Order: sequence, then structure tokens, then C-alpha cells
Amino acid sequence: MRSSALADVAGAESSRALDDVRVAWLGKKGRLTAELKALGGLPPDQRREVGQAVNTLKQELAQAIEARKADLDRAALDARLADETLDVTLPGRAVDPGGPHPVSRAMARILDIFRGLGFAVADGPEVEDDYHNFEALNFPEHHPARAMHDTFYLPDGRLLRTHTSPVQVRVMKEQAPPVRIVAPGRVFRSDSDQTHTPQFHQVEGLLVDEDVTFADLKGLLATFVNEYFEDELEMRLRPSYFPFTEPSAEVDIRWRNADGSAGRWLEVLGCGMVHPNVLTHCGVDAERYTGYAFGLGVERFAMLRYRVDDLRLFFDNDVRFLAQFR
Ligand code: 2NL
Repeated sequence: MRSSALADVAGAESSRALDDVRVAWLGKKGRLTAELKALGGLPPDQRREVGQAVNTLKQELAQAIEARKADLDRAALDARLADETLDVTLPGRAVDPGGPHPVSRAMARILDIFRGLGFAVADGPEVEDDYHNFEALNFPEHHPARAMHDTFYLPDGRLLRTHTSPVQVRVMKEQAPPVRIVAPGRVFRSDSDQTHTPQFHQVEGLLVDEDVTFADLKGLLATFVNEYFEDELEMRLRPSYFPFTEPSAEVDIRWRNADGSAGRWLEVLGCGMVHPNVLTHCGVDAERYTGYAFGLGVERFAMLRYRVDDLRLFFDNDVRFLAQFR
């Protein structure tokens, strides 16, 4: 029995097989257990000797099983270690970090500058109604200026805002002057070609107080463009038309050639004195208060600062382009 049991242990090639051997010999219905149970049937003078022999074998077998189990575990661990070798000297896999989108970077720069000049940042809904997007801004119904904004309409008559001016309408209605805010955000116009995308970003600014003048507006915008482009740029205002401002102007800056010499005039902003009809619509006393307002396209400011010559690059999200703005 001893050699047969020890042979079984030595022959177990896995811890599961070894456990089967343990059960077969030492389990409740195992062969050695049966021997012990059968002791009572032996003649009394043999019981002691056979009992001792079976118990000794039991212990020896238990030890052999322990030792075999340790061998099998060690072999299994060795096999796993050999199988899962890691070469810690291999170079790591580089993670390609993203970066802020150039339009986001331009937006952050613009807002930082206006915050520094005392403007609070306001926002509002992208889905608007005709009143906040047009009516309150002195676009009467059927006014031809509405056609300048190729508006996206929702089936229920609401629309996607064509500018962020409705944010400023809402602020004026809620807050008495002085008002000094910028309204950044996404705007929508059904317009798509080399220089226009149906969705783009705007920052508009509004200041309403007593004795606000066109000269204040011009000074603010000169400070802003010089800070944004980190330069002392020539700036000029040209008369223009917006329904919500009177007088209105477009702002040009003199771009610099690569050698620093004066280049072309570029249009970068629209602005004007808030039309009294707009103030009145928004509950502001137009006899007491005046205001100025301005609006700019963020994509245009991003293209100029980062020297991007194709608007579509901003919307392709090609990582080779975006990685250049880390
Ligand atoms: C442009 C021109 C402009 C405004 C926006 C404005 C807002 C209110 C009242 C009056 Cl609530 N005006 N905004 C004024 C002049 C120009 O934007 O070319 N934007 C890209």
C-alpha cells in the first residue's frame, strides 16, 4: 500500500490530480481510512501493530502530498514567470497629448483681455426666439437686414441664434445700468464657403452707462487689438451699418508683413453706439443712458494670431494640425 500510495503522489502532474490522490487515500471514503475502520475486525493482538502502521503511513502520505504540492506550485509559478516575461528595458509607448483647440485658445485670450478691462462674461441659450435675436435688436419684421443673417429656423418658429446679442438683451432686461459685459459663444448662419461655416464663434461686448461716448469705444478697441496681437497696430474705423447701432463702424487694423513693414488693412471688428430703440426695448432709459457695443468673429482672430490660412482646418480635427497648438 505504501509504495502504491507514494507512486500515486509522485505521478500527480497537477494540483487537481494531487487532490484526487489525497481524497482517494486519505478522504472519508479513502483507502487508508477504510483500513482504520477495518481495525475492529482484526484479532486483538494485531490491532495495535496494524493501527500504528496505518497511522504512520497516513502521516507519511500527508507529508508527501504537502511536498508534492509545493513542487507543483513552484513549477506553476516558474512556468508563469517564464511565460509572462517583461522586458523592462523596452522604450515606453508614447502617449500623444492633445492640446486646447486654437479657437478655444483665441477665445480664452480674448476673454482674459476683456476681464482685465473690467468686463464680466455672460452667456445664454443657443436656441432663441425671434424677439431676442431680432425684434429687440431693432430688426423690424420684414426688415431687409434680416436677410443678411441666413437664419436656421426650428419647426416651432424658434431659431438658432445668429449672433450673441440676445445674451446682452437678456442681461439689460435683468440688470440696471451700468452694464459692462462680453458675451462669448457659438452662433449659426446658413452660410458655407471658403470663408464661412454654418457654425462659428463670436464675442460681443456691451457697455451701458451715463456719458458713454464713441471715443470710449475707440479707445477700448485699440487697447484690445494691441493686447491681443501683442503689438502697436495702426487702427482705423470705417462707417458701416447695423440695425442695432447708430452710428456704426467697421474696425480695420494694419497687418504687418513678415519683415515688420506695414501691410494690408484687415477688417477685424464691427461696432457702434447702441441704437436708442434697442435700449428702450430692453427697459433702459435712452434719455439718461448711452452705450457702445461691438462684435468679433473668434475664428478670424484665431486665423490671424496662429497664421492659419484655411478656415476648414479648425473643423477637420486632424491631430497633425491640432498637435501644433499644444
Ligand atoms: C460684427 C458686428 C456687432 C453689436 C455687434 C450689439 C449688441 C447689442 C446692442 C447693440 Cl445688445 N449692438 N452688438 C454691435 C455692433 C457690431 O457685431 O461684425 N460681428 C462679427
